[in-house]
Amino acid sequence: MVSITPLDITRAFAISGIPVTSQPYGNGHINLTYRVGTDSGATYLLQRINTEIFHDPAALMTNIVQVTTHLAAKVAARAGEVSREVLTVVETTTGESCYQADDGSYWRVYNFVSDAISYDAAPSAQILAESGRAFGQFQRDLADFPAENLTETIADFHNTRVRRTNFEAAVDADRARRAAAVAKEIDHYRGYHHLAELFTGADSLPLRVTHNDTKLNNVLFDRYSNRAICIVDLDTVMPGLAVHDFGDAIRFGAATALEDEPDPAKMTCSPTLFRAYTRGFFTGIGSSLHAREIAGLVDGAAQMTYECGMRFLTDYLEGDHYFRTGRPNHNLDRARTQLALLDSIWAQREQLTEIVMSCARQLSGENCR
Ligand code: ADP
Ligand code: GN1
Ligand code: MG
Repeated sequence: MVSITPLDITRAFAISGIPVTSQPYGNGHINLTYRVGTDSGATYLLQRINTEIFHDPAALMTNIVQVTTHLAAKVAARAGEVSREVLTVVETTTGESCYQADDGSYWRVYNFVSDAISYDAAPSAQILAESGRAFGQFQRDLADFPAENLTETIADFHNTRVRRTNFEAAVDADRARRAAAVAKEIDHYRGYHHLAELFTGADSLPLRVTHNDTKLNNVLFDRYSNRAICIVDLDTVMPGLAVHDFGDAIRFGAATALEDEPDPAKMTCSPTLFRAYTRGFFTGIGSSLHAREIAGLVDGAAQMTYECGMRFLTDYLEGDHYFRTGRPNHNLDRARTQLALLDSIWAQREQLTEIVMSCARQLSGENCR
């Protein structure tokens, strides 16, 4: 059987020219991504949507089309460059936002944002501050988006209690027979199980339209100016909490090591990077955060680190079926770095709270120390 190639798939879309080159692209854990070049010089980003995770690709794409249309209007209103600052969905030749290949797989195409770069680790505090500004602006731009128009693409995505329940079920089932070897890590996560209760009580925080996957590598930077230009990976834009968007960005961006660093001793939360992100985030989001949200930002970072780390360990216990892995124990390494990071955030929470409060006093972000 001849298998269908990325070039064949791209021909199903209303692109300029004939696709001639394709290479795997980026470091995402979920979708399969290719950069595709055509004989006209135009470049596209082709993705196979992971339908093990996103069960309704058409609804997912409807979300993305609506969100990008909304963002494009905001960018145009401030005389920005819409084609570089917002993802552009390329339709199929029959006018659909995704394409189902003969083997049942679902694909989509975006315009490739050229001269842009994304980072798996913050090369400087300034870059991280820029990503904070961009994610803050993203939330501000979506503040008037009708949340009821969005389909929930993954149920209970940041429902940390459900994540805790799933983790305990994976420990009990021990499908991959790995639980005994990671008893120490399991207990370590259990020591933080109280974090699943945060933001669940009567004082729950306002629901906003949030990104929900605010990793630094989901921001594109202009290669020359290092300005954050475009937020990508819009699969999980759903109603959510500002503290979760903030917290997940800290988890990834204010870390002193890569998410999958094999030596967890290298992993801590850098107060310098934390301050930079916080400053940028406040600058981008403006004055719209409630005092209760500001007071919850450090807890949001702890909760997202606990949740994501526990998801990595859950996946390890279940035999690595969710996150893409590139080596044995990849998910275990990730689960261990998140534990080290969580210990570091938890030990520094007073200092980090002071940083948040000092930035909050200067909502514009200027003179934030
Ligand atoms: P995943 O869901 O697997 O994380 P992403 O949508 O984040 O996939 O894409 C993977 C990577 O591809 C991103 O981290 C980013 O570096 C890059 N990328 C995504 N969209 C574009 C685009 N339109 N133009 C250029 N690069 C992109
Ligand atoms: C996944 O798709 P990507 O690689 O940007 C995951 C996030 C995790 C992250 C950990 C849909 O993000 O929730 O925080 O990996 N996305 C999904 O790196 O599960
Ligand atoms: Mg991504």
